[in-house]
Amino acid sequence: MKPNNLESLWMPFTPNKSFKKDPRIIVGAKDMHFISDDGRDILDATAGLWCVNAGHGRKKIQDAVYNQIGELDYSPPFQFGHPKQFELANRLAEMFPEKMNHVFFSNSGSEAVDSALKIALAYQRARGKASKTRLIGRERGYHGVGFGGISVGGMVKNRMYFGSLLSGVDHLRHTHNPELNSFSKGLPEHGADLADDLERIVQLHDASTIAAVIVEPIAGSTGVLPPPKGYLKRLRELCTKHDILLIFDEVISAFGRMGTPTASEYFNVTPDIICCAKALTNAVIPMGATVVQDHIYESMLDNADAPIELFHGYTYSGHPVACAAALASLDIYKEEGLFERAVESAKHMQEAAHSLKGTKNVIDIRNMGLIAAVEIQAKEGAIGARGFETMKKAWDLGVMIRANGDTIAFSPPLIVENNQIDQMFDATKKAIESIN
Ligand code: PXG
Repeated sequence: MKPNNLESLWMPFTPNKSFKKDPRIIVGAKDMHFISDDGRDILDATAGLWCVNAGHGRKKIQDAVYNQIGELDYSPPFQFGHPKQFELANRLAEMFPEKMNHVFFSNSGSEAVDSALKIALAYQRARGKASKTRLIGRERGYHGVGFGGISVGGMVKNRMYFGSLLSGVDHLRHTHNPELNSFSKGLPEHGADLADDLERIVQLHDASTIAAVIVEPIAGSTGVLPPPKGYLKRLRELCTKHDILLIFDEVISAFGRMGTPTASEYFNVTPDIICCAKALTNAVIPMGATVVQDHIYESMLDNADAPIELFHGYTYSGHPVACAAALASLDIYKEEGLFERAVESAKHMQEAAHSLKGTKNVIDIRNMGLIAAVEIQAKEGAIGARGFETMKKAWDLGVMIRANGDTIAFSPPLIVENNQIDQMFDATKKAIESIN
C-alpha cells in the first residue's frame, strides 16, 4: 500500500524532507482508530484535525453521500437552489443561538472566516457606516490561511513569510498567563481584564473606524488556550458599547466539542457572526459555514444598492454532497446524544490529563470541554523539537496526538471511551519520558 515515490506531493504544514525519510502513512479508519500501512490500529486522540467528531467510517454519512451523488451531484449555487442547502441552513439556524438564523456556505474554515470578514465590512457599509473598516484579531489567534485569516490571525510563522497582509488590522493581546494560571482545571481564573485591551485599540483608532473583532472562543491551534473566566462576556459588552461586530471563530469548537452545539451557548455569550467548518460534515466532505444574526442579513438586504446584496460566493457553496454529509452528521450527533456524551467524557479527560502533572518536562496542563493540552518545556534553541518527537513516539506507541509547537493537544472524537482516554495519556506520558 505504501506509495513508492513520495516526492511529487508537496505536503501542507509538514517538514517534507524529514517526513519523506520517515513517513507515517494512513490507509484506513474506523470508529476511534486509524489503520497505518504496517497494519497497526492507531487510536485517534485528535479527531483527525479536530473534525471527525462522530468517529470514522460512519455508515449513515457514507450512504447519504453515495445516494446524493446519484440523485444530484452538483448544482450551481448562484441564482439556483437545491433543497438540501435550505434544509441544512434551517437545521443550523435551529441549533445555533437565538437570532443567528442566516447561513452562508463555503468549503473550509479559512473560507468561513474570510466570508465573515467580508460580510462584516459590507454590512458596515450597507448600513451607512462605511468608515468602519478596521478588523481586530488577537495575538496567537488562528483563523485559517486565507489572506484575511492570516491578517487577523496572530501566529508569527503563518504571517511572516507572506508580505504585508491586509491593511487596517490590529490585534488584542493574547490571554495566556502561565505565571498565574498554569495547571488550571477548566477556565483560568485570571485575565478577564485582558478584554479591556479593546478599549486601548478603540482609543488608538476610534470605534468609528472599527468593523469587527474576531476571536476563537477557545484558541486551539496555538496550543489550546481556554479563555479566562468572564473574558468573552466582557469582550461582548465592549463590542456592543462601541457598535463593533463580534465574530466567534468556532471552526474547532462548534458541534459538540464543548458539549453544546457551539461554544457561544456554553459561555452564554452570543456573537454577531459564527464561523464553523470541520465537524459540520464530520470532515467527510469539506464544508464551511458563516452564520449571522438577523440584523446583519436584514440590513444587507434592506440597504442593498444593487439587486445582488453580497458579491461573494464559491462554486461549491452549499455543495449538495457536502449538505448531505452535514445533514447525516447532525442526525448522528442528535440520535447518539454525542454532545451530552462529550460532557461526561470531558470529566474523565480532565483528570486523565492532569494526572501527567509532575511528568518530566511538563510545564502546564490545560483543558476545557473535550479538549486538553499538555505543554512541554521547549528545548533550548529548538522550539517545537520535543513536541514533534513526542508526536512521533506516540505514533510508534499506537496513538495519534497533535503537537502544536511544544504543546500536545488532545481532541478525540466524541465517541471516545474512558479506557481510550487513559490509553491516550498513558502513551503520551511514556512518549514524553522517552524524549531528552
Ligand atoms: N479557524 C480555526 C479556529 C481553526 O482551528 C481554521 C479556521 C481553518 O480551517 P481550514 O478548514 O481552512 O483548515 C482552523 C483550522 C491544529 C490545526 O493543529 C487546526 C486547524 C487546522 C490545522 C491544524 O490545531 N484548524
